[in-house]
Amino acid sequence: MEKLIELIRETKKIALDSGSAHDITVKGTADFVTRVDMGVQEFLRPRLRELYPDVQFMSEEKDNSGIDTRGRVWILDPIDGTTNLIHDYKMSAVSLGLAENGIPVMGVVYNPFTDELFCAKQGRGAFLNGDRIRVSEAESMESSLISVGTSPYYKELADENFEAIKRIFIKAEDVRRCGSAAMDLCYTACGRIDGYFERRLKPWDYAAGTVILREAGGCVTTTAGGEPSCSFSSDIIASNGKIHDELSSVINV
Ligand code: LIP
Repeated sequence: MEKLIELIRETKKIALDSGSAHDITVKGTADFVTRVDMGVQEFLRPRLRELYPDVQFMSEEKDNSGIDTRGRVWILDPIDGTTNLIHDYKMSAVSLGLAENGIPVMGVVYNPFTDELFCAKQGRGAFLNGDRIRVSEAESMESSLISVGTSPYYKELADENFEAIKRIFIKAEDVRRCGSAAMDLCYTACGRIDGYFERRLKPWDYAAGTVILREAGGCVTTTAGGEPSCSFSSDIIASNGKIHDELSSVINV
């Protein structure tokens, strides 16, 4: 893990290059890729292959059609929160997960703007800059802060999403929207928030954050209560575990 952490921290110089952050290509509705995304991906790809030659490499900005997720796979979001990066919002992260047989077993999420690095290995606990982290003690939504995602690439989901967000807002203390799924999962892991919900996330949005949150004592499922996919998009509910059923029942009316 130490070699991995060192490698991820080296991406800071790429991520903070504002010129590259504004060299933008439009992929789709509200969906962008910058020279930073590509720079981080192409910095990590050969170095991971050199350190771990037998592990496949899935990433947001490449063709992943040949990946067999029954094996060991790196799942990289080179910049999670690309729209935040473009707007200099300083809430973006390099998110690298390792999945075995479709289950995330190791994760590193690094926000170069705050220099906060979250990491976890299955069975070994979760850490923030080397300090052990745990989910919050909130026992009900009434005393909870819930982060919500708006699935901005899927405007057709707006009514369904904002109806669910309204239900969450009524039940919870308040809601937040950060724009990086990986950071939402890590903020839940260290107790800054108590839960998170977003539809149509990609495996690279949540692979690393899932193992970090689980190792911090939290819970990550699909909205149907299953295991999020490492191959396809999933609708995600994440929490400190204590409010998971209540949050799920508010979302799934
Ligand atoms: C983003 C997520 C965010 C979600 C966006 C997008 P990207 O990832 O982190 O929570 O709302 O739709 O998926 O595209 O910036 O890597």
